[in-house]
Amino acid sequence: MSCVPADQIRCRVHQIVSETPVLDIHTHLYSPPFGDLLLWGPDELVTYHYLIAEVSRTDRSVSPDRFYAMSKPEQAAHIWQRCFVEHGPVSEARRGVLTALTALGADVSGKDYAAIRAHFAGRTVEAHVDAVFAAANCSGVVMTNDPLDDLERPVWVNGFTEDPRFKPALRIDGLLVFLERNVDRLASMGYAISTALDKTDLANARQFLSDWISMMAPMYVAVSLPDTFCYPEDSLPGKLIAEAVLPVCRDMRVPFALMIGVKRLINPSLKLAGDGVGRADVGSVARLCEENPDVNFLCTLLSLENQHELAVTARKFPNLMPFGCWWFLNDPSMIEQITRLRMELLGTSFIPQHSDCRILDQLVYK
Ligand code: FIX
Ligand code: ZN
Repeated sequence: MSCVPADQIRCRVHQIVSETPVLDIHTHLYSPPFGDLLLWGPDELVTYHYLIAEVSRTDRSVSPDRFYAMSKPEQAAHIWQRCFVEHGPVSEARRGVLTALTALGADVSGKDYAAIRAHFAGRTVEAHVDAVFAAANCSGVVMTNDPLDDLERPVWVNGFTEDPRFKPALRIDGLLVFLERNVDRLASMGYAISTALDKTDLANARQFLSDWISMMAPMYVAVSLPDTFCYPEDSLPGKLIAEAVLPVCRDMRVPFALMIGVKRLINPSLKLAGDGVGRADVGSVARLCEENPDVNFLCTLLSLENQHELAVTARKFPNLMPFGCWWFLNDPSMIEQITRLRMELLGTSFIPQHSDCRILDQLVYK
């Protein structure tokens, strides 16, 4: 049998990858029934928090407080002028905006932001969803659904017409990481869960999780944990994971997604744009997988330094599925490095990427 020349293989692989619709396993997108929670259009695209961080470096005469006091269109005009007109759009976040706008039919060559906005004027969100999914060749996205979000919860409670392209994921940072600020909210929802985490609290936490898993039928339960996360640990997250999350995920056969490594608000003035990165303890992930062979874990780590250890750990635990090049890793140079490393160590038994899109239009480039 004759060998296929390498350049033909490369061409064929590129064609298959380009033509195969993707399921995006982690986004912050919402289907249209969630209303304003779904961010879309040029002003949202240009004021993405990655670009808020970048404009704070590009124009230090405008403080973050002064920036956030602007209206959304004023914020977008400011970022466009500083980061696209006066300075070359060379960062990944800036290039991504131009890629998305171009793929969606806008002319960016003149850098005329008013003309770009005019291109999208009058569009319906439903038409934009269809256009973006088509341009991205995307079969579906997994949302980030938070029952403790006061805007989102009523949509679930009142019911909505599901769009099969938007799949739920139950996000539980509000229970595991921010319980103190959610005790009253949980109580108002009928779940008495105090920070004492006595037996009754833990039983109510299990009830909260099983009720919302039944409500949402999520692809997975997810949490973002700081770089300092350790397991086991006599902490609120440690006890809730051990006594509530793991039992419920096991019983209801729902994967648990660990997203570890964020240093929250290292610059508080930047708000959502103010988070940093820290190296995580991969040993804690290994202990979770070893002690819970009947629970499936998804895991993405924020630090580049953690990637080799995560891939090696995944070789040891078949219930550990590394996924994505998260957040500060979602850049071509690091995506290539991480994906090569994972393929060499894991073959195809990993999930190469997720977009983390916060704005619908980003699906095209992320
Ligand atoms: O915790 C997360 O899901 C993170 O992805 C976000 O909090 C983060 O702000 C983000 O959108 C990064 O891309
Ligand atoms: Zn995310």
